[in-house]
Amino acid sequence: KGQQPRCLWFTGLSGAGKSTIANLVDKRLHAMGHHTYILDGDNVRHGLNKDLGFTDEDRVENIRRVAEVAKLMCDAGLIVLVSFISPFRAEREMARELFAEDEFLEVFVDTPIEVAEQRDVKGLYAKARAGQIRNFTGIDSPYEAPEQPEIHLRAGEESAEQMAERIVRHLLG
Ligand code: GGZ
Repeated sequence: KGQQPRCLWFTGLSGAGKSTIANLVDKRLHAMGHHTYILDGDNVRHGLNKDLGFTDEDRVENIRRVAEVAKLMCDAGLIVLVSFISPFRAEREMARELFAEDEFLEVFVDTPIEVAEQRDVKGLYAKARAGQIRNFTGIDSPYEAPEQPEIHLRAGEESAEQMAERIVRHLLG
């Protein structure tokens, strides 16, 4: 079964819902017979990028390597779902430029910090507020929102399932 290789690039704050939505999209694509791979902090920051932390410099290098790996996976024919905060516009643009024009889709998971902080699934916002974690995105490290994302998902407007469905439709429809 033929498939168009693609890079779906999810960006947004910690706790925005990037991984949840990426996993739902992945499930749907699988069910349709597509070959996919999710790149996220869980499988990249513990291995390939375990030498990197959360300074601006390290985030730039994190995203640079992730973008190059995503490109390789795309060349191998996969639909790649990339799920990192990727806070800097310049690095997201750098990533985009590795791909053919219709191959790269930026997905902005636009969850306000108040909502992400309220969820605080891992307790990281509380630690960052208490000064126990430095350089935390949205608190003492910047997040530069996308200006023209291909897909803009706003927290509270639809469910994660509906967001995933919209992404799949955009991708294949
Ligand atoms: C932001 C941090 C930090 C700091 C640890 N700032 O919610 P999570 O836990 O699972 O997702 C966050 C993840 C962010 O890693 P990324 O590789 O996506 O970041 S970037 O694209 O900016 O390189 C969070 C956890 O790591 N985490 N410390 N200081 N998030």
